[in-house]
Amino acid sequence: MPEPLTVSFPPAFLWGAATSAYQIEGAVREDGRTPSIWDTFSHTPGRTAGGDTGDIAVDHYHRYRDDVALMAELGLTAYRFSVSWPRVQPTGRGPAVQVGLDFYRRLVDELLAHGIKPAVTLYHWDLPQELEDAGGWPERETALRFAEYAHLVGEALGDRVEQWITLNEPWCSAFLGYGSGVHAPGRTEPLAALRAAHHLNLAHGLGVQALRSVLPPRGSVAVSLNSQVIRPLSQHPADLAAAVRIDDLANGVFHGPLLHGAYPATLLEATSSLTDWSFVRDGDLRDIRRPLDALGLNYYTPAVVSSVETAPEGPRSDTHGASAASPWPAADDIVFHQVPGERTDMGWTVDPDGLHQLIMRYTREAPGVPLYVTENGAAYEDKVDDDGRVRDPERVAYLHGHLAAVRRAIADGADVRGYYLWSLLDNFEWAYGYAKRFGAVHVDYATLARTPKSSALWYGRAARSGQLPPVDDIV
Ligand code: GBH
Repeated sequence: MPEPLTVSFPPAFLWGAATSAYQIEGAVREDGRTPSIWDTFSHTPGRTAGGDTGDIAVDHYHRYRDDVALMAELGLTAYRFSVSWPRVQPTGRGPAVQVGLDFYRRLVDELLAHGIKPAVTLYHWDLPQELEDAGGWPERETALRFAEYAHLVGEALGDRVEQWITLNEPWCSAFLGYGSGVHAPGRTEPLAALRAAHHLNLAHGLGVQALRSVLPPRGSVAVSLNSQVIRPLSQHPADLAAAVRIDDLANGVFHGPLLHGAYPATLLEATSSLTDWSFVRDGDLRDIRRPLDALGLNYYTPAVVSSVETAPEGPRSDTHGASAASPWPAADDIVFHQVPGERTDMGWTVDPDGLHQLIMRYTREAPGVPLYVTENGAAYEDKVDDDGRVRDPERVAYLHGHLAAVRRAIADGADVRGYYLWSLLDNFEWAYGYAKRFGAVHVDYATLARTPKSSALWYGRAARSGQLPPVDDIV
């Protein structure tokens, strides 16, 4: 048994929850909103479990006041949400739609009135369909469009929002959207995935500049990466090399240009059969490497890899999802293994040490840059008890373990300023539809009624006290 953790978190530590527009808002045809790639994708037969779509989702667009009141009641001090691009700039070009922006202004005002600090993500995967029709992220033009969109949202909300995040998990946009195709737009083209990664990086860099040109000096600009913790199966040189290659494709492809001003040489070499990277133009790397005010880390589970040659028999982890295509370009000779240990309803192993490791890595790689855990959480099947309560001791244990890992990292010198639980509410879990529940708050999909699970109440107590209640202290 680990020691009970009675040490307090820093007083200014943010205790947040996170969501994203397409996963919760619904109201997809209201107030001038046009389809995003996720509307198109989810309405294409066979793309999502059960044919689920975000048409209604959890109807947050109409229920945001109640949702904010609930957060306040629980005791949360921060909320990370995303702006739906096709709601505020339907074609991905031209002037903003005022009613679209007004929704987010009202949401932010409601948060501020309840003492909850908003963090705005500009892009959480819902590209306006028109921009995909023009080529999407593999095309440079999309990055330029993003900068314009960032400018317009920054102008509208910059007076009341301090914390900004350009992109959420560009790895997923590039490699699941254009590589394995399990995410929108569902393309399976390894070269397009690499081009998309670069143009997402460029979008971030140009977006940072656009935001800084309109935000007041206190505005803070960050990016949220799903930086993956990659472990070699053994110390065999072939496995160590496999881990480096996947680390380049998962992490280096983003933090190389973002933090160090270049793509890793090992990445360029490993992908040379697909491209000479000539889509990286002069000046791009300078545009991408913009000083960050903070870095957002999203963490769920680590990965264990080996070379196919050294791989022993044993459970493999399914990194392709429903797709036959791999999200990892030029890596067919690498095998992903199931990480031993307890697993969540997604099949992802619970491994809080991975979060500690990740935070310490970025403490070294981005010295002086404040860190936020912008997503962490777990899906578990829910059961509503006879007394109407939803008891989720597994999620409490998951949160306790990972928050303890964050606290440990702070003790080890990491500058972690906040934690956003994924997710506030059960919601549309992308290709898995509504079957997977990440919420700390239960949603009854028949009535859309919200019921805080034990984990939400536990987390609220942690937020109020700045300490972690014992893991078994649940109601
Ligand atoms: C996040 O994605 C999203 O930001 C959020 O919208 C989503 O609801 C939440 O997490 C829960 O899924 O098996 O090869 O894909 C996380 C997506 C899942 C991507 C784990 C990387 C492991 C490698 N990540 N995945 S692979």
